[in-house]
Amino acid sequence: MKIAFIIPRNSSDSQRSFYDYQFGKRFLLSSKHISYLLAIPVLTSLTPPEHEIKVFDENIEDIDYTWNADLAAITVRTMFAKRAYLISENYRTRGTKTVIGGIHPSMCPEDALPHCDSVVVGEAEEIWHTVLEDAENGRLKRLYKADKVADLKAAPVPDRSSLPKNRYILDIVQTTKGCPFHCEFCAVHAFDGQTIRNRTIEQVIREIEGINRSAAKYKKKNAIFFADDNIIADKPFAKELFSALRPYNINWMCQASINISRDSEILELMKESGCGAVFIGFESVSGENLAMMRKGINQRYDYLDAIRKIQSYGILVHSSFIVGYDFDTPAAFDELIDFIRESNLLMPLINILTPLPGTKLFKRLEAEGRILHRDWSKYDTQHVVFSPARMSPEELLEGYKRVMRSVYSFDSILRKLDHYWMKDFWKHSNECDPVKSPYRFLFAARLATLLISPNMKRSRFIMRILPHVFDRQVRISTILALMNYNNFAYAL
Ligand code: B12
Repeated sequence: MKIAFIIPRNSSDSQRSFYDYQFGKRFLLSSKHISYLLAIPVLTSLTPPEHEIKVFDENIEDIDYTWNADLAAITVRTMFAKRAYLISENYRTRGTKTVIGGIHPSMCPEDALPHCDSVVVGEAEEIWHTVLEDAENGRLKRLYKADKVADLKAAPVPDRSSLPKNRYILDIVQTTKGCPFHCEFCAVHAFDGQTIRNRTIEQVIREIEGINRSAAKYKKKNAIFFADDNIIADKPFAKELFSALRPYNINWMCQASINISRDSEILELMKESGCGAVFIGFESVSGENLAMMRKGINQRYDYLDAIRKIQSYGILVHSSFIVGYDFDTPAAFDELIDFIRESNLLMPLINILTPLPGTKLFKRLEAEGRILHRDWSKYDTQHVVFSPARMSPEELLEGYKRVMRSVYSFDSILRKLDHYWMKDFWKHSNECDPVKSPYRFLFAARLATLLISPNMKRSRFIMRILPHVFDRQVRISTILALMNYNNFAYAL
């Protein structure tokens, strides 16, 4: 068969996604996208070689419908479900059979079924070969359910060879699945289970060696995002993994729970193996909200202490907060702004509470009649899709925008950058990924081209930043990421 594997677009012309990095792309005159979705290299690795395959990532290029596929396999998360359904319908009008899988259709298959020939609930590893056999023999079923969780140790290495080459900034690698917590707003424990499943260290290292080889071909430095929900969920495994990563000279990032701050051995191993940043879900500064979210673990930690401790290892803390939980009043926005200012968190992700299908939160809000609509394209944490308890939807949206604009104003960015430069924070990561002078010069020149613009605040920021661009402790990618956030926040 000819099989098209599809990653639907994150945003539409009328609706921007932060993950498009529009400003950064324009600035660098680059069409690179942040990353692919790992589900696709997993699926292609499970597809027998007799099939002809092509991957279309709409974040990079349009789908070539004229490549007459027999089967289109589409991966779907809630925020681009609407787009995915449209793609599926386009294929079907051309006579191509379509299969939809991923967390969204797994949590609500009945939503996806009218738009495709077949829905796969659960992980592909145990069921994909059956789907392919049935498709080949013209007997696709409407619904497939993986009846057991994937044995990750038996799974092949994800196959990235069909991805559009050299068009991504980050590689995605997953070493474990599952999460022991059961936060109300999160679907991971319902989907991946609460028991932690590991791959073997050998599998992960083989995968990283493969990524390194292809990065060398394009002379690019390797950056890896570990897509584990909590990379320290199985601590002995994590320690072994970090030790094994040491020789590979990669820059990597991950997600972890806040208790990482109390494990000096782990932090040391992370630093030594090239970890530049760890993403932590702080979620809220209100104890009542944390209790309601069932994120009790966060209440046992002093956030400021935890951030200080982790950052003392040269590992930047990326943070995530939710606004609009039931105990949030309009005063919550200022409390959050104050906390972020006090903690100097450099790139906090601010999310409007979003009841994703399959979560306990969705069920509760639905039972309380508080879900406003099911336009999935707005379930992206930048829109209000439910009735908040202690404010109106409009107040929540305005409060969110206010937090974003305050946290990412050029004044605030500059103040925080100064804080990190004073500490020479990027000493370690700049040693491992030095930006050479010619590139710094190009960056400065490109910044200078933005000086003549009606955006006076940005011009003032550039004037202040230009003299620093050649300092060793200044990380160029960080400045660009922050300018990207600013651009996004003020376009909201
Ligand atoms: C890595 C990650 C990110 C990275 C994205 C990098 C990337 N390119 O993937 C970052 C940090 C940028 C990110 C951002 C966001 N994320 Co995120 N992220 C994840 C995470 C931790 C891992 C995803 C992953 O790679 N999994 C590994 C792959 C192999 O698993 P998979 O995609 O599920 O695929 C398997 C099955 O689903 C199935 N399958 C998938 N597709 C298909 C297709 C077919 C045809 C078949 C047969 C099977 C199949 O088989 C696969 C193999 O087993 C998940 C949590 C999780 N455990 O999944 C959240 C998750 C996907 N993210 C989520 C959310 C909400 C977001 C954000 C909105 C958060 C925010 N506020 O910014 C943004 C939105 C980004 C966007 N617009 O896409 C939610 C999505 C929920 C939903 N219902 O859609 C998740 C599930 C977390 C959660 N708490 O619920 N995320």
